[in-house]
Amino acid sequence: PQTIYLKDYQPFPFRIERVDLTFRLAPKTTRVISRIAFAPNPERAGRHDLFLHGEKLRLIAARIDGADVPAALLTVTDEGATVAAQALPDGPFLWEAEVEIDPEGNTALEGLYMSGGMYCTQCEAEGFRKITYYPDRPDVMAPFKVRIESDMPVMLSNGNPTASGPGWAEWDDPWPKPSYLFALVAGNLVNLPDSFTTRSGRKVDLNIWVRPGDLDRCAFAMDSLIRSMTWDEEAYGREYDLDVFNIVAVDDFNMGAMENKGLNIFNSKLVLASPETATDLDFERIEGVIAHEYFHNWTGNRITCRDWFQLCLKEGLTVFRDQQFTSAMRSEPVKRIEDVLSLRARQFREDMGPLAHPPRPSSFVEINNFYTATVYEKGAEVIGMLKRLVGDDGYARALDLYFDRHDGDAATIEDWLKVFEDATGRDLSQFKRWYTDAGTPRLSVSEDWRDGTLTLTFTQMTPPTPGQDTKLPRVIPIAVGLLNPNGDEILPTTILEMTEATQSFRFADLASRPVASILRGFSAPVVLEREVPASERAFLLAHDTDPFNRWEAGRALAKDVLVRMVTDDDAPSADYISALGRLLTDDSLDPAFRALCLRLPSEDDLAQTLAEAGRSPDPDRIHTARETLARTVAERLVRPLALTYDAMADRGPFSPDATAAGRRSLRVAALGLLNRIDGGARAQTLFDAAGNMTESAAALACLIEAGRAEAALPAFHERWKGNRLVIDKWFMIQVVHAAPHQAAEVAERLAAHPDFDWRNPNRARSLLGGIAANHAGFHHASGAAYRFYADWLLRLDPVNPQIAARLSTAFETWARYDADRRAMVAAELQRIRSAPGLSRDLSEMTGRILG
Ligand code: BAL
Ligand code: ZN
Repeated sequence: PQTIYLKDYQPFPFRIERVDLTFRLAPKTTRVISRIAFAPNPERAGRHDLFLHGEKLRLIAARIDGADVPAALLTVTDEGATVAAQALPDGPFLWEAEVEIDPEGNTALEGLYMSGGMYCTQCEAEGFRKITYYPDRPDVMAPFKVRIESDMPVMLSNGNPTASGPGWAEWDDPWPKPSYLFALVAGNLVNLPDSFTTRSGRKVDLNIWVRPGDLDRCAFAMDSLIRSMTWDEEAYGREYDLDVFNIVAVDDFNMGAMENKGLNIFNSKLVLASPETATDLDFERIEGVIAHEYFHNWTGNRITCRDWFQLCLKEGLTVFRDQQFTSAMRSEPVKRIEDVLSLRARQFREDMGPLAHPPRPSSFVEINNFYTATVYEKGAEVIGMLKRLVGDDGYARALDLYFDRHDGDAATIEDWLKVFEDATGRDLSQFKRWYTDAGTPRLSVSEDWRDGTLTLTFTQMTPPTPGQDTKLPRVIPIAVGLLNPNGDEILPTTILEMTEATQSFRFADLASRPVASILRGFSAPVVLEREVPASERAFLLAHDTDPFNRWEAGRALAKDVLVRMVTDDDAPSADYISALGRLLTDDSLDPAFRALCLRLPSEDDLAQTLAEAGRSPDPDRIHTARETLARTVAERLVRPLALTYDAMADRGPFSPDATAAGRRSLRVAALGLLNRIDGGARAQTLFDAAGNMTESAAALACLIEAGRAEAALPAFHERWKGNRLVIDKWFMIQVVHAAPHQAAEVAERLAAHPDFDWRNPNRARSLLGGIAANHAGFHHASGAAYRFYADWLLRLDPVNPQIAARLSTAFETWARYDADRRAMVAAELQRIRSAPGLSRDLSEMTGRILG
């Protein structure tokens, strides 16, 4: 397959003035008639052939200005159609094409496809070329008119509805957009309607469209949408710009959701929620993703990306904005901790392995493989750092300038940085390395104390990553605070701006040696390497005024303890457990924060830490150590845990808000520990009585871990067999919580279950994502899980290559482990690579993973 390079970018030789599309929908034979008004692009002088992307299309007719394109001047390949320059007039011309496509046969779920009897689309990144011939690239923007003809009762597309009648509907989207934002939905759908009036007085009709029967689970999503629209006006001054905003929930969807202009399409798991069926985490994700897709209307749609290398321009910024929104709706410190947990688990893992790439990559084979934690989450971290460096006012000025200067543009990272330079007068040339360099910097610190002066000396080093052997120093904003020995803050949070490989910062005129709290709020996505005595970590856990670093101190303590248990057979540390006990019973602390403190570092996190220390992680020993620590915590803290478990029970009716969710999260965290010593007794009681999915799912997981889920598992299935989203949980919980030596067997058994509809991405991810998340099960010495997983990647690939490729990242950490495991994974990856007809997606991924 061909590699595409950023350096080869050239504007498209033609502009598009307008697009008219007619769809005659039929499951196997949909006709798409396109009329596209092209004009020469002055940025590309001379005469050019017209190349239009097109894949899996049956071309029926192609005309230029009403005349058939002569066969000799039209070349059609698997990738598209080329009209020779001599068939084109000098000036503007009209291209018309009629093609036939097969939505029902489209199992890859890219382009126009069918899900549960409805027609829907997914065009980002390159799905539109499976709908009709088109310059399917984000820098070609045009207004679209769409006519849909079908017998479906509901027919939707982008923009505003203009006319409809029996069997047809017409839509007009006046905002020029790239083809990846095109959407069409037609089906037997019902809607939850509402409305929103923008602050300049535009009344917007809002609708959430779902299958009949799902309507009672849409209210939270609608409420989230209205709060998102309000927040974007207040925080960024951004108003909505059409008369309607539609959201459709679809069961078969490769992504979480998609920001198509005026017609967002969502994976149903990110729309549908009720207390009985959705966990608090589901509610929080729905709120965040509804916001994310809505925020794309400005950061992504009104200002889009010039090319796919700039993907983090829209994704990093939109993730950053949705993180700000969630912080405003919920708790800022809790959200920051959750985001850092996710960043470390997904992005650091990626950045430290064979798939490491910069937030703005410079080449790719398959762009779908770059919808990564690095592009999204590190992309957001980079914006957080920019904001820290230029301050809140500088950030606000830069964003206003960005919206003013680039509205209607397909922009680049250079454009983005330039608005910050122009708005704040800063030179960001060194800062740009965050976009162009891969790898997580390691930041080490040494302290010197003399004559009332504390000197902190930092050294940064970024290990080599694929294709980038040497790295230059980056700008790192390091947030620091100082505490005196009685816990009072003597230096409030201050940003140190590190630009050199090694750099010292002095704090003078101090009465006594302070304790430094470094990298507060996780002010930069780096690994802080610092030998800190347990007593100092315990001090920060008790006293740090920065909530993030308070949590971080506890996490670092737990990690130190666990690493010593793994490497030196140490006993669990009594000091750590006492510190945890004090925190648990401190009612002044937010329950959600306490819940996060009770959560032990994951086994994958410990494996990464050991690998970084040059040790080959033993998954069984890690699992045993973590289980032993959890059991010991439960034994020593049984009383406060039991009191907390009882005290955090819901009082009154269910609320999905952050306060109630925080209490439930502390309750189930306590349950998870107590379950280690009560033989599942509490879990059984809770399972029998739970009125919400957070507690029900947590209780089921505990029963599995306690080995007494024989009755609960079928009961859960029986109760929820009509609800695909809950049955996804049923699959996932069983593999995630299976004992390591049984995990592959459980997965095999579930894969044979009649409900294992593996063509549905959510179902496939439940089982395969579930086993990959069971660290000791996935890496079991037998290799059974590796084999199982590779078998399924091979089966999925011809049906849905995007999902197969995404799931293949489970193998990205293979180089960490011992020679036997490495050999087994390498053999599985080679087996996949040698499969005939392997997709470009999975071929690129397995090639990169093998290195
Ligand atoms: N643009 C793809 C889905 C999302 O990031 O919103
Ligand atoms: Zn996005």
